[in-house]
Amino acid sequence: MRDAAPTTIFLKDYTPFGFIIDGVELTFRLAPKATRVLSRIKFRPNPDATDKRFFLHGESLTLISAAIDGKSADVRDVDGGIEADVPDAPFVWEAEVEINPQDNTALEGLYMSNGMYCTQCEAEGFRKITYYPDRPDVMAAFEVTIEGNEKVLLSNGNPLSQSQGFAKWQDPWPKPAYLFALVAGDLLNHPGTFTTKSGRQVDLNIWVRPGDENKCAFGMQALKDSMKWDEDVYGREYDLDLFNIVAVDDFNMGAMENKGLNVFNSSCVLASPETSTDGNFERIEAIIAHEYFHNWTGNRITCRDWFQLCLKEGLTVYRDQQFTADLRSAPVARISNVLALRGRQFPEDQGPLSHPVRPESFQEINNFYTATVYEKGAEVIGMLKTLVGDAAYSKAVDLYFDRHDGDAATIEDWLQVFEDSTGRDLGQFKRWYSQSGTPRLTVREDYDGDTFTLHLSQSTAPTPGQDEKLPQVIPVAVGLLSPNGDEVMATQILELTEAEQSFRFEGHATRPIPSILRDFSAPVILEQGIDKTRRAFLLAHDTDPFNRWEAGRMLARESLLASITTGAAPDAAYLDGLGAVLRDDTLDAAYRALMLGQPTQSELAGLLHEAGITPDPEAIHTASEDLRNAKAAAFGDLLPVLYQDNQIDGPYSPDADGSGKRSLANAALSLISRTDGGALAAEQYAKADNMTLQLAALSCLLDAGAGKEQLAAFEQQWHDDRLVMDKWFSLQIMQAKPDQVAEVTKRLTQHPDFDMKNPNRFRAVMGALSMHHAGFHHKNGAAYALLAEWLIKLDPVNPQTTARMCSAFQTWKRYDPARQTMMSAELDRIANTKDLSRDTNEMITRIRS
Ligand code: 0A1
Ligand code: ZN
Repeated sequence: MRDAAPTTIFLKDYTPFGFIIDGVELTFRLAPKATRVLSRIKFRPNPDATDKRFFLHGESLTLISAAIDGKSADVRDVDGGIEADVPDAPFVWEAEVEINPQDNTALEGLYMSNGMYCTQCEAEGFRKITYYPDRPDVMAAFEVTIEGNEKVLLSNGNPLSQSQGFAKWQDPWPKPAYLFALVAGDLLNHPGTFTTKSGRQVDLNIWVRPGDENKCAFGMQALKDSMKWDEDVYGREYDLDLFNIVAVDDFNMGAMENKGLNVFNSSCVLASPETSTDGNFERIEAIIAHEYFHNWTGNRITCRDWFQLCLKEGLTVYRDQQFTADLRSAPVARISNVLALRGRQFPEDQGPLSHPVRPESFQEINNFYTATVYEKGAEVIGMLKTLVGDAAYSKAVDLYFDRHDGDAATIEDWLQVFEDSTGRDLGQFKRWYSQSGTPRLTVREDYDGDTFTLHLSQSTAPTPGQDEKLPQVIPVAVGLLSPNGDEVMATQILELTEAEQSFRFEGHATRPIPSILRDFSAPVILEQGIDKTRRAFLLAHDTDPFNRWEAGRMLARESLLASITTGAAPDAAYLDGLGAVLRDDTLDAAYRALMLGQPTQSELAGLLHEAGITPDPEAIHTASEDLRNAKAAAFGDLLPVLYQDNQIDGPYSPDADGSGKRSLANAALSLISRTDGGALAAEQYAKADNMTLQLAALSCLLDAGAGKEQLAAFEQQWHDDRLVMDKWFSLQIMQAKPDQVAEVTKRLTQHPDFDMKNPNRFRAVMGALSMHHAGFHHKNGAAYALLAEWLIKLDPVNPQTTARMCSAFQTWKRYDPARQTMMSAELDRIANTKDLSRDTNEMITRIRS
């Protein structure tokens, strides 16, 4: 067996597998360094396939024996697996392989984490477990036997029999191999039950290592809420008698939707008020929902091939966003989603890693679990819903479930149900899946005393491999306001389909003020060419909460850009408008906390670059700090009131109301700490009884140049809790002064608890380094070198996490020649590393291009 060479795979080359599987039986004899996997698979020729080659994927497997219909088989090693000659009739394949979970630090396939066995098979990890057609369009029912000394032995589906050291599982639903899972360990369960709308009793469990059992209650409630929501909103019921979730400490991603046995990064499921922040609770709720929703959008209907990844991910992200909006505040959820989109997806789509929501080629599919596939993929679903309307959306999705249940489907299938159920031609809309880049939407206004006209135009800059862009269908939500702030036209959806188009609104005796792209109705860059007065008006009056927030954001952005480029002082009009919003008690606290925020430094760097100005990280940092200080000064009287008014008596609850109040109080605290030297933060730290308050206080203290004592106390208090210690590692880097970031990071890598094999810990440290804009881009280049050094160290251990973190360098071409030279040298150093993984090699090659 040889490893697959780095070849490029193309969507256009798809062909079906030559065989159909009628059943899979697997037996695992667990041993840390020598697990045996026995497989018995019933194959028959696929009449629809032209390629009849019997090829099974396999990687890092030791073949013990192979047989076809009971006779020893002659297998040939080929790139990425094996081939054999097989009869032109149904046959049984049997194989025994040996694998080494203990040494599997890539965390793909079967591996060990803290003494427990677990699996991660998406996208192509099953081939590290046994020889198999490891592709999502090959679906089969699995029966799994596990022999091992662990107390708990789990796999997908329902348990058939269980005794000491033995368990047998059966999953009746045909599934692709990427949804296979096995877990074995001395685990404890937090149980629950859910009765589905048709009366099925489902046993629920969250399995954890002893010591974590008091951190499961919130996740269990989130699971029940998700099950109920999917029934109420999408009519989707759960389809097994059992649903298991397992928390593992070493995991490359957030979580995984394996059928009936979701595996979670412990950071995405374990929660308690003392150890988790409000942000953690909210994220956990969303991820539990996300993985649960995959049961229908991903598992019952899966993807034909990995190019269709957005079919399950875009839709499932969209569904989890709807869930959060329903359970919490819809405007707050929308603003948070847009912040994430602009923070992660826009830079991706505007740099060398830009790719369509449905990519057309890849070398390593793990590199395409991106913000574009996930978040932009979700935006595309949202636009589709906006265009067809809520009722038509529901009808089309019902048809999708009816028509494709049990299928491995494509984006074409998805769009077809919308075409069939609405009669709409979605040919042009499909460009959202094939064209990369962020469209720019430009607006011009006209008024003649009666008719108000909006002239809209769109264009998208060239992206790698796509020089020419065609116009896309852009739903532009627009409302009109009168000069006194009343809404004179409720939100309407304009459909921009041409490069340029005008929309007329008649019968307006006074010139209306438009509110454009309400609720961020499309993932585009809006260029409105409006002045500060107009923005301030919208900040005060817009009836669309998203656009009201956006008006404030734009004022902040313009103020910052002016400070950076001309040295101007922070904009007084912005501070005035913001003050009025902050004083408005009718607005909920979480929304006001978002209003207090300002564009990130890396967002500002991106904007400057777009405007043809080379960003200077130091100047950006200074302007951002100055604006914060200006807020602290301008709101000197208001901030203590906001802080006081948002203190909560009584027990902690992570709900929208409580977390909103804490976020506003903490936002106020962070500004107050700029003028009181951290006195109030020290008080909050001393009495904090939950992590949200404790961590925010510590953060403010460090920001104020204080907090040494508390930092040590925090470590003392939490040294046994890996997830809390991740926060301790990150925070010190996040709050370091730009010229100290590399040094602090380096010191933390020497801490005895820094363990690069644990992705959470590696990300806590190196992720914080790369996200500290002014520190990462400090002119001495130390942070670039440090990150590269650690990526080179991690690559042979865990290629997937290494490759993902290379994206820290994706914006290298934005900066001045000196920084470009330094980053380019680090990229070269990584590229020239001997035996670099396919994952990292592909990322570095794309980033350098
Ligand atoms: N499908 C999971 C995410 C996931 C993807 C890949 C993984 O390993 C390479 C692990 C998890 C989700 O969307 O939640
Ligand atoms: Zn997903």
